[in-house]
Amino acid sequence: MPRNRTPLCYSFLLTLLLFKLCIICSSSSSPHKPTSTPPLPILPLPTYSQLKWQQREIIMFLHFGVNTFTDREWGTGQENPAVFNPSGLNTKQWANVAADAGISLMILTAKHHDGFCLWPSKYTDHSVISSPWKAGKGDVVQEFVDAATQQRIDVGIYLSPWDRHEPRYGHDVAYNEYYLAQLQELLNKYKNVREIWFDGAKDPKSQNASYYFSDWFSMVKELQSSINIFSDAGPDVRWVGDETGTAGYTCWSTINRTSLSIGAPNISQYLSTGDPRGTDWLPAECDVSIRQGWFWHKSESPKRLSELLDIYYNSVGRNCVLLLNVPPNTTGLVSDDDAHRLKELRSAINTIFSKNLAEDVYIKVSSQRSGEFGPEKMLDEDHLWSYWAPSGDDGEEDHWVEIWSNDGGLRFNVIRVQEAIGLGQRIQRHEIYVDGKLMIKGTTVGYKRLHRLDVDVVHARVVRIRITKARGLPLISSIGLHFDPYWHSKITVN
Ligand code: FUL
Repeated sequence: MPRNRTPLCYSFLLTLLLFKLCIICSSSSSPHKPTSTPPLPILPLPTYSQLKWQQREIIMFLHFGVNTFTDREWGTGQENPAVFNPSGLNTKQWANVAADAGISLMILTAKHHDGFCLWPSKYTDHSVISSPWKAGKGDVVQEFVDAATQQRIDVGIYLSPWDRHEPRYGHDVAYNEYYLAQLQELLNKYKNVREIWFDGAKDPKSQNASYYFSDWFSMVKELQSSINIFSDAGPDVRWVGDETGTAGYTCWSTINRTSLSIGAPNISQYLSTGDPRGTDWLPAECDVSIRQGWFWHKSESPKRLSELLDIYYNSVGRNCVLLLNVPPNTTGLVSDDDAHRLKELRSAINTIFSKNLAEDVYIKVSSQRSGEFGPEKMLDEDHLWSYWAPSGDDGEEDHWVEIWSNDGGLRFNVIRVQEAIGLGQRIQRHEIYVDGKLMIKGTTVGYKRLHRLDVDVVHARVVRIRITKARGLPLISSIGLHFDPYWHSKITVN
């Protein structure tokens, strides 16, 4: 048997050599010969800070405050500050947990709906000042920032607009002044905040209360211009429309901000899918807790690894960033079982994605723009600015990439496709064929699209990714075939 295969093998190796030579020839240009220019972008485009945010993939949320000690999700605002007394608060442990999970940004609830401040605000005494913790001399936000900085992790802050303690709440000007004062206090005191988190939650009895979002946002940018502002409607990061960690199957980073208002009902669907005709770059963030609640409760336990992986595929794998909440407990530490689960998640992601089976294979493309835009660009480490571009010659509409195995053995169950979003999000529809059989009818791609196949494992010779509809020429920055050993499909193959 092996002898029969020899000539075929030789001819294949020859083709492979020629192909590699072609790549080398086309990409090596003389130092004096200018190379071809990149294609024009398709607007809207992300900002520098939005691109940095997108590449983080997973952000850690920390809900911590009086609720941690009263076993509630929403405090009443009437809590006695004496309840806030973590016996062994150690923000270094939080940062270590994040670092072990490969997380580069942590967001802390500086104030939740109960109004209790984790920093010694000069505008209220409903804060750590009035608590027994460190005899009222402590500052959780400062310790959080210091620990993160030591671990080279960036920080973010959540300052709840809804404040159930503050008597000025509901009195428009007075309350907005109070809120803005606290915002300035935080952003003047703690530098290099990378994300600030606003939700639209309001007291059901004060639905007419106004939040002066425009004033707040302008002030935020004035004080820290590279910050990303999160809210239902951005301006930099939008809510995905649910709290389950699930983005729409179609998910555009573009949307029309004028169609959105913070806290409005009935916008969830629009937030979840975005809008191909959107004039604003406003990518979605998927917030979900590792446990059932946002705050730590003794009776709750972390989600299973398989649930967290589902969440990863449905958020990061659908062009979003996952904001995963890991709440510190009454001691002031991330619980061992949460830390362990988070580490398991990181190690599972590494196991699945560190090996790309599309690497040592033969890649064919429908066409290639002249210059440095060959298929090899889809296999390097740069997932933003190095990409394959089709030629765009007149009438050329069918754009595809084929991944051929050398020896009849591609063994995978996950397909990864990434777009060069620095030049705009373009792909509207794509299809994936495995050995000629249509396996996936996909829609958007964006920064990262992961397709986990409905079978445990596929053995194939060729995988074809066909772009069937795009806003302009598709620009693909990375492709991958991976094997996920944690996935057990409900479908059995004979
Ligand atoms: C919501 C809040 O009501 C929840 O308590 C939690 O903080 C979640 C992340 O945002 O608006």
